Amino acid sequence: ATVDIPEPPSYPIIGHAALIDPSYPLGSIQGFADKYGEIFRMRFPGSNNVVVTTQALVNEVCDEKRFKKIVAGPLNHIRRGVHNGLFTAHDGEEPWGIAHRVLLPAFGPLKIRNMFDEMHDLASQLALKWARVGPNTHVEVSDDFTRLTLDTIALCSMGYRFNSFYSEDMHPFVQAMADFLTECGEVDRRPLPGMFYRAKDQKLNQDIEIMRKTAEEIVMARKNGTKSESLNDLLTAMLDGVDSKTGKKMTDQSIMDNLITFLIAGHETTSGMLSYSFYQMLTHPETFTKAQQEVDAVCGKGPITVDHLSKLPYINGVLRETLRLTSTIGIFALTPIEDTVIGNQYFVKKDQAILTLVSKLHQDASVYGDDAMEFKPERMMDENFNRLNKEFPNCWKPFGNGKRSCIGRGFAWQEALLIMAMLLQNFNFVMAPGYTLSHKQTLTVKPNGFTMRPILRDGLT
Ligand code: MNH
Repeated sequence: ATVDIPEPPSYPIIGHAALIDPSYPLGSIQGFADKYGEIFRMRFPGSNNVVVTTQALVNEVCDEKRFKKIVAGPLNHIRRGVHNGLFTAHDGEEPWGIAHRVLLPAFGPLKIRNMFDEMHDLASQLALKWARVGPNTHVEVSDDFTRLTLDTIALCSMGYRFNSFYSEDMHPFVQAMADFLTECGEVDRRPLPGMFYRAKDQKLNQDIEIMRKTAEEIVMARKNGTKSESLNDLLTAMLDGVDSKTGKKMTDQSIMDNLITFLIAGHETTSGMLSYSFYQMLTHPETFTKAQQEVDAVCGKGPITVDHLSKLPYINGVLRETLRLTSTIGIFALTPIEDTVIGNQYFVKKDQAILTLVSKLHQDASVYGDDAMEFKPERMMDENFNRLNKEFPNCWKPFGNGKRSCIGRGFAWQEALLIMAMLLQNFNFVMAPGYTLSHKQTLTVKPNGFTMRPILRDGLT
């Protein structure tokens, strides 16, 4: 026999929308989880969801034989801008398969290694800026990491320099993208009929225009013979690549969709991970010291090289543990391929959106123990990490699931290790006194208003 899936009390039409804090929806959803437990329903005017929160249930829905990705919620609205790009394609759409097979090798370890010099160039710009502004300046951590990760993905994906560290204002593309993503996050919770949102929709379309125009200019310039500064960029792979399965090439439309997708998927996620890592290390000074000692022992005072990055097991643990406690994408969505029962008792219909609440999964005490809420990088170092994942499959899912998991994981990891190493090698940091953590959400989550003062240790290396 099956039992009803619990549901917070709701209003007609708007469902649970009034219970959601628009500046941090994830926090409100976590609040439901605290109250309703392993599974509950959550309804908005534009969507109807089942939310699962434990390792046992997440593990069950990660079975790709029974469940597949569903493009629901914000992702569905992001489709207006990037159609069936990798991130927003529905299961089974042909351009996803072509792009996936063409791009998988381009995101492979060897190719990512070849992007090290570009990553190093931009990381140095951040280190230089922080050295220049000096120890009396409170740097806006997330803003500067966002400049860096955006410039990095743009340079590595299409040989384009946004030069975010050399301008006060963000590039128009960047503002358009940020506004677009924020609005996409809100559409489902709009309480009134669509006609009341003409101005917002118009702005959304303008922002899409700006992004697509930038992408189009870059693709066209390249097709007309402009050489890329970065020979190994992803645009080259997309223009030249032939899909081994169909023999087809990616269309110009698909190339633009994916260029914009990389910028969307590839900067805030990494920037948030770095920001939270520094927040965690500064609030747990013993972890900062260990991380810095590791860098000093491995890299010394010379330039950081790509070979150093595989010798930083503790910092690896810091990044994984940070993503455990503060995943920058808090939810991914799946759906049953056929009507099914999960947890031996909850009936779920085919096509019903199931949201895996990664942030709660990562606090499951049956996996992580009584100290699940504490920041302990050691538990995420290779040996422990591998044991945990073996005993509790799918207990750590910041990069999503299966064939639809993050294609940029290796890219993000190399970039983050390099930035961590370079900053720890050159600086100590002091957090603003009295800062208490709060979160800011667009498509992804970041610490809100987190600042620190960079103090150069010696000269800049
Ligand atoms: Mn990324 C998919 C998290 C960095 C490009 N990424 C996903 C998903 C998660 C995710 C979760 C699955 C979403 C879903 O199931 O709906 N990504 C991250 C995190 C980081 C990250 C936490 C950094 C930390 N991602 C990056 C970077 C890039 C990138 C960097 C680009 C260079 N991610 C993607 C793409 C997809 C994706 C593209 C879609 C893959 C697919 O479905 O084929």
